[in-house]
Amino acid sequence: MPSPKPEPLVRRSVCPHDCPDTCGMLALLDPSDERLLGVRGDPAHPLTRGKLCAKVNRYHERVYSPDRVLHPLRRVGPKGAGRFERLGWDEALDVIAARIASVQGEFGEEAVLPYSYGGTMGVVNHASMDRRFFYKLGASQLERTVCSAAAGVGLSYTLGGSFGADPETVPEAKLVIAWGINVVTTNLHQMPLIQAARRHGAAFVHVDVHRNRTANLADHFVQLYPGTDAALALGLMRVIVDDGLHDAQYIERHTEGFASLRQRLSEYPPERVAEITGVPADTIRWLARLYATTQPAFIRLGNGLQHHSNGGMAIRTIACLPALVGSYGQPGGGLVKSNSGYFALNTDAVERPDLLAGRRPRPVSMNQVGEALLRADPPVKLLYVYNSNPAAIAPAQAKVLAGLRREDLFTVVHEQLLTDTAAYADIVLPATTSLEHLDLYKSYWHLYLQLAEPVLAPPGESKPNIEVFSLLARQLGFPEDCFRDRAEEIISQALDYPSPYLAGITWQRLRQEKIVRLNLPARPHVAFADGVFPTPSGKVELFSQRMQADGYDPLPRYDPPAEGHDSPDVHLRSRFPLTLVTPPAHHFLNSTFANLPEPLRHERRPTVEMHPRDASPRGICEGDPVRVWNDRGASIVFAAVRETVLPGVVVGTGVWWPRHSPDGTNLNQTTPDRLADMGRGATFFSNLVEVEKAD
Ligand SMILES: Nc1nc2c(c(=O)[nH]1)N[C@H]1C(S)=C(S)[C@@H](COP(=O)(O)OP(=O)(O)OC[C@H]3O[C@@H](n4cnc5c(=O)[nH]c(N)nc54)[C@H](O)[C@@H]3O)O[C@H]1N2
Ligand SMILES: Nc1nc2c(c(=O)[nH]1)N[C@H]1C(S)=C(S)[C@@H](COP(=O)(O)OP(=O)(O)OC[C@H]3O[C@@H](n4cnc5c(=O)[nH]c(N)nc54)[C@H](O)[C@@H]3O)O[C@H]1N2
Ligand SMILES: [Mo]
Repeated sequence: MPSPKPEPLVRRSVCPHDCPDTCGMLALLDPSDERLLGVRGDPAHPLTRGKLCAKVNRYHERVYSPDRVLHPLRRVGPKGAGRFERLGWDEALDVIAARIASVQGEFGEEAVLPYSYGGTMGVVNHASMDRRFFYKLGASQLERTVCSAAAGVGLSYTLGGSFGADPETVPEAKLVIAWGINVVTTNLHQMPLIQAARRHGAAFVHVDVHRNRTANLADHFVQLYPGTDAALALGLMRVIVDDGLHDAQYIERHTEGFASLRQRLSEYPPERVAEITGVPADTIRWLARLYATTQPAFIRLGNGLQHHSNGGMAIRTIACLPALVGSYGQPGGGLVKSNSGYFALNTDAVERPDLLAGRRPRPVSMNQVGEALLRADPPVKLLYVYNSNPAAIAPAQAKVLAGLRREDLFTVVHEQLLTDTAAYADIVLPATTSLEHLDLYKSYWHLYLQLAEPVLAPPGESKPNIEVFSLLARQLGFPEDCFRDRAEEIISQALDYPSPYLAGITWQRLRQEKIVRLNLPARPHVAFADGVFPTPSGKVELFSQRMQADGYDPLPRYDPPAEGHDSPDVHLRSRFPLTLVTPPAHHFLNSTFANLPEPLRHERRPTVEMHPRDASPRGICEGDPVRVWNDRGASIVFAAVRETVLPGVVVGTGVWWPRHSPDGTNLNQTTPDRLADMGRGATFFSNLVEVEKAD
């Protein structure tokens, strides 16, 4: 008789990925060798409640992936070929430090460019020692604006910061609107809260360009053309005010500039808005009346709609809507885009910008990294990539890859996996995963801080980001003590800040409790319950003097996206008549997980969904290989002909690893590196293309 399997060891951890949910996670280890058997959701987490997503559920396959980098590597083949030989850590650090010093001597510090984003959201390994290191060096300053920069600025003009509804209030909503967010895929744990509201009779409306998993669950799906959300919001406001459904008392007390907004609304009658957005005028009237008369109504605002050239203004405009009906400050009302403002950690202590000592190195937008690699002056001679996969995720991919191929560029990639970016590296360094290092996690959705201590031994010779930058600082002779700080010290520094939300939260408490709610007066927390907003006027700024001072229209408005169905460039539209939107895939997280067999099996192959009315004149049938192209680049994917998209719109989900695609590219070949109206944000979805049958 086989002996019964011994019970696995259970250790607490946190999902480190760039996703609003920031789940509590349990690691199950084999008691004999402490290998990871699998992961489960941590039932102790009040919001994620023991459930993980389809991607993270099989985390052991990622930790033990054959693509895992286990040792430092040096390139031996051409750039991009991915041929490497092993070398020791000491030698790798020597080579990198020597190269930094020689580049610094010959071209100046700004010839060094760090490139990082959301590989891990842990405070320590996301941004601490790395920032100290590059500040001290005086390297070019990367603008980390690929995700939600435009939204951040737009929200801040209107509400004063990234503050919104506590998700724990959502069950009290009588109406839920998911706007430009694919909740089922990108904020899974929001769904049970929405379902709780629905059990009490709330209707669920989804506003999107794509009939996705969330649309399929919604009571009403409102489909619009990409980049036209500001017009829709203005149309809704117009109907609300015309019908006298606005909350005059709330507006009087808690908003700034209603009279001017009202004038502006005269430009947005439902018929005109219908033309712009593709949403029928009757639907606009219906939704406006439903929203105004069904309070509290909760708006979950997503990232998708701000990845446009007009994205900041779109977010700013939608954020005015709840104010018109007095929805802010009600449990179950208001809106959330991001709650990151509540996590006011001591970033100066963690990142130490004082190490710049008065220098102001040039900024480089991560959205234009290809341009920087090809044309910056002084040139970029050393690129140091960690927490990111620019060969896959960055826009204008043809330029990015041409830059990475430059023979005179020295590229270091610190990675968990041998990504497409790593294949271009001169030196690859092995990185630990969150299960193998200590870190502290905020969320940009729920209001809990979480601590994750290492639960696995680092495989091979992998090291966390903090340690590698510490070692490089030693190698370069940086004298400051802060380069010797350990992760627990950095966590204590982060918590040492006079924010009321952090009161009583200490390293000791986090170690003991692991999941700690921010210090808010009540649970759930009702945002703006006192009617005070952190704007200059203390009110919701329908009219914003700050915007005026910064050169913007101070009122909400709609400008057509630079590339879209009604963009002003008629010539471009005639050459490239289709708008391509490339939102996240259900089984990938940006490009993470997109190398693993199970996610790849589910996602099958890179596709574009296109309407039969666009497919048939092009002779394209379901399953055909198609070339998606514009002047920036081209990528071959497979056609999925269906009515999930409006005519004139094509959707390709996921950031595929270029090497898994038929022609070694992905759809970021076509995406623009134009910057958004606010925050120098990314504009992935303001993208005109043509699609043709490929062989
Ligand atoms: N499974 C999974 N989860 C993820 C991610 C992932 O890759 N996979 N990525 C994580 C990250 S980094 C982020 S930033 C978030 C992003 O997650 P979300 O906030 O959901 O944003 P997106 O998925 O970019 O876009 C959401 C929806 O907006 C739609 N959309 C595009 N353009 C427009 C528009 O102009 N108007 C409107 N109304 N809708 C539009 C898209 O079709 C998509 O269905 O998700 C995080 N969670
Ligand atoms: N076409 C298109 N492109 C997009 C988007 C889109 O919707 N459409 N979304 C954009 C958005 S919103 C975002 S946020 C970006 C995301 O872009 P990235 O932040 O680059 O996200 P990932 O593709 O997940 O790559 C993260 C990498 O970091 C590595 N990593 C994880 N943890 C660590 C660590 O502790 N140390 C080190 N050294 N490495 C680590 C992972 O293995 C992974 O390869 O992509 C953007 N690109
Ligand atoms: Mo993102």
